[in-house]
Amino acid sequence: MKVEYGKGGLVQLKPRTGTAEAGGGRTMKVMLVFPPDWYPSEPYLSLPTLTCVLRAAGHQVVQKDVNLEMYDWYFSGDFLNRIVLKRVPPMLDRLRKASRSRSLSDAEQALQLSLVGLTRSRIAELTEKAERAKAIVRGPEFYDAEKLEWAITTFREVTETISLVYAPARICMPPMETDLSYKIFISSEVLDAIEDQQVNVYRDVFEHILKPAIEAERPDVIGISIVLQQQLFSTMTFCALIKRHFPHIHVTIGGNTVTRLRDVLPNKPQLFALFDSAVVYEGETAFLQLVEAVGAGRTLEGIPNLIYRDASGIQASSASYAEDMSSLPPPDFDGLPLEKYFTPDRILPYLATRGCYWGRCEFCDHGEGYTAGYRTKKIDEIIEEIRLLKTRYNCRHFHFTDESYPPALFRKLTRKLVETNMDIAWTTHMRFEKSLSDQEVWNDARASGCKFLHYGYESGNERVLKLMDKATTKEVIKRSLKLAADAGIWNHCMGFFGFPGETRQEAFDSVRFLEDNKDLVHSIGFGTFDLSKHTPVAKNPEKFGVTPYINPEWDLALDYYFTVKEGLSVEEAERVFEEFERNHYRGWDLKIFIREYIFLYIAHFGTSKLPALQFRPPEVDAGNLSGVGA
Ligand code: B12
Ligand code: SF4
Repeated sequence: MKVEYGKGGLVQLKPRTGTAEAGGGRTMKVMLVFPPDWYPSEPYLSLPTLTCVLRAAGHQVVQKDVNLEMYDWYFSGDFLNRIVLKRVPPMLDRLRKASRSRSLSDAEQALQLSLVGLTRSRIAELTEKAERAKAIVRGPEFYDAEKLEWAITTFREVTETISLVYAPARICMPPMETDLSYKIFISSEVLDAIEDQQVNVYRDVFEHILKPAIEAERPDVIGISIVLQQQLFSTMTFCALIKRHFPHIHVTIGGNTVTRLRDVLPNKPQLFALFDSAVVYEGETAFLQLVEAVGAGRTLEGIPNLIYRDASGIQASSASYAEDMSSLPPPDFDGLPLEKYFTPDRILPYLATRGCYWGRCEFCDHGEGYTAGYRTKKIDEIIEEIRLLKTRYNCRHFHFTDESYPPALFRKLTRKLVETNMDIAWTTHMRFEKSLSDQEVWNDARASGCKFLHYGYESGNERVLKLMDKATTKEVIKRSLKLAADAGIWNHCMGFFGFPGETRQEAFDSVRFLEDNKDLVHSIGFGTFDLSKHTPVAKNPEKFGVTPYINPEWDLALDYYFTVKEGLSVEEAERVFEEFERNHYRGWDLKIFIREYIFLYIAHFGTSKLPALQFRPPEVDAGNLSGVGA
């Protein structure tokens, strides 16, 4: 196995097999928590991945998708009456008192008016709509696009109403844009947000969802998984409140965001006071050793991938450990309430590889979660595990959450799924690959149930693709899109404007290429380039003519503002993006934009030609961008 020594001294450990006692301690009870905010359409893999290893070693695990339970609760009479309605009178009182000593701002007056309208009967009406919306996304009516659109709009209406009683916080789902009005990239603001009873909805989530569960289960260790940085607000709130109510429980955090903040966390004693340890990089072996050390009352010294607090301060382990994929068991979803996710048909994530086989794109930091390079399970193992998950969880829909599905494995997978008559529908993430340009593999893709491909398109200009080291060409992209589209697969293309050095003209080439091929491109996701802290561009800015501005007060920042020597500035890229948002091929504006929902639609209707999903029929296309940028 290839291991990068640069990310910490290497220790290759032999994975331990056997019972908890073999680890030198007692059997432990562990609660694993997936915190908000994340769209609740399918479980995320971190909890089931850790659970299978802990259970195999004989420990008890309680998996709590608090994010899912929170949304189930938001859209219920219990939350709307017990929390939302109750918060209205004290908020109106506060505004009334304030109005006696000063004149209210326009925003306060608007809030007051909206709160006055939040009566018992309005809450009753909202409760009925919210429950109906949940029933739609979880039942057969999901496949009626008008009804599904109504349900999504209702979720937004309900969260807008919830926002009123947590103002100035804005609670928004979907899209997942909840904003507590504190800055996530400043640790002192995160600490302030924890104590703010007005905006911090996660305090109520703790009180009504997590605290009762901890009281009932009485775990020895609680582990919280932070994938997106935004989940720091809920996580740190939970950590603080767990320590307040259950000081004897060892609390650890792990996940992608924790790995990305590994250089900062040891220097943040106030933040670190909220939990006991943090696992960075891959978590299986480190977490098992941590749980067993806590159980045996041993020191945490020597456990790989660990940052922890002891009597003399915060310590960071110098040892790192990379998992051997072939010795990891399949994910264990037992205990997650799979029927509660916001879909009518169960979707399960499955990961066959770790790291990206290509791993060279200059803007990409996907590999940051790993100390080792690309690894994969063997094809027969993959097929066996998919079969096991299909049977055990009665699940036909799979999301292969690999960073970028390797072409050789894609070929083997599609063939084997056909040969074994697996009868599943699946989606994954891909790079445009010349080596997948033959008809045969796409015949297999169709026959194996591949429905939706999520492509890193990035740019339609070959000079920019080269700058990015994307190693593909427009010809390869076009051919791949055509082969997949002809196989009935939905092509989703992700791209961005403003890669350092890209000119305005080149940015519009990206749009023009997609518009020229609009019959093959079913949906798109665009944005602007972010200078993320761990990307090759940020590590080697001179090579790209980039000057990053690192604000020392923004201590948790994971990306930076920057200027460029050549090409579009940050602001110019924003303007191109805004122009693109205003004026593009209308067939890409979808009523139902949630990717798992599109996947289920294609799997259900058996075709990627689904005009019912389009917001406005393309015939009334107001025009396209090709002319604008030229
Ligand atoms: C697959 C994937 C998705 C899938 C997830 C589907 C699903 N439900 O499983 C989809 C396509 C939906 C998705 C969406 C998004 N994603 Co995404 N995604 C990924 C990807 C490629 C793999 C994630 C994965 O499943 N990994 C496998 C699990 C097992 O690994 P893991 O989470 O790292 O967990 C391990 C360790 O971290 C650790 N660990 C984790 N938790 C814990 C907890 C404890 C207690 C311990 C001890 C250890 C531990 O142990 C685990 C096993 O080793 C990652 C990149 C990457 N390589 O991580 C990006 C990534 C996580 N996504 C990212 C982003 C930004 C998003 C979106 C916001 C993009 C967007 N704008 O739409 C959305 C958010 C979606 C939402 N629902 O709200 C970023 C997050 C960056 C950050 N930290 O802020 C990443 C890192 C990619 C990137 N660099 O941009 N994503
Ligand atoms: S952008 Fe995709 S293909 Fe490129 S290195 Fe990252 S994960 Fe791999």
